[in-house]
Amino acid sequence: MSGAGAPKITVDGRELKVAIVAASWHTTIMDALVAGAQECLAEAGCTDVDTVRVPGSFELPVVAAELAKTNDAVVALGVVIRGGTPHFDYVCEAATMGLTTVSLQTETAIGFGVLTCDDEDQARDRAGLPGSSESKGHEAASAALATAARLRDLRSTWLERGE
Ligand code: DLZ
Repeated sequence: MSGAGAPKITVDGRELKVAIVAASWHTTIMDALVAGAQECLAEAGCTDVDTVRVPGSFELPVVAAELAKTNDAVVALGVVIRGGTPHFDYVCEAATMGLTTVSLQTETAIGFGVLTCDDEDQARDRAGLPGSSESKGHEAASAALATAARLRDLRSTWLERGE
């Protein structure tokens, strides 16, 4: 999937409570994703931000579900790098399907910042490191904030209309 065409999103995050849940495999890349997400949230004015680490990307959904109970948005970050066994596919599918399920069941904005790459170079190029062409942590945080703001606006419209 190409990163070209990503929208420029500006959101006022001052009233939004946000959590980042981040896996721990591939430390340098993960730390850059977390830094990118934190930078985006700071730029948007978010002051209420928690960062929680989990062991691997497989563990992201269950902790995201817990965080969704008390946050307007959750930014889920991970890096999965293809190896020689089908394990890659299982971890990627579990993270993707799990986070989708969490978002729909909790009706909470979840930013999807899980890199699923063939090798470490692909991941580094998307991690927001010096020389990277993209910052997927920043992008996932921005999408989560925009979605949370949209949900908040829709819900207040329904309330005003008495629906
Ligand atoms: C086991 C495993 C492997 C092989 N690779 C990765 C990876 O590239 N990225 C990642 O986030 N997690 C990996 N894991 C760990 C699983 O996500 C999970 O933590 C373990 O299977 C234990 O449940």
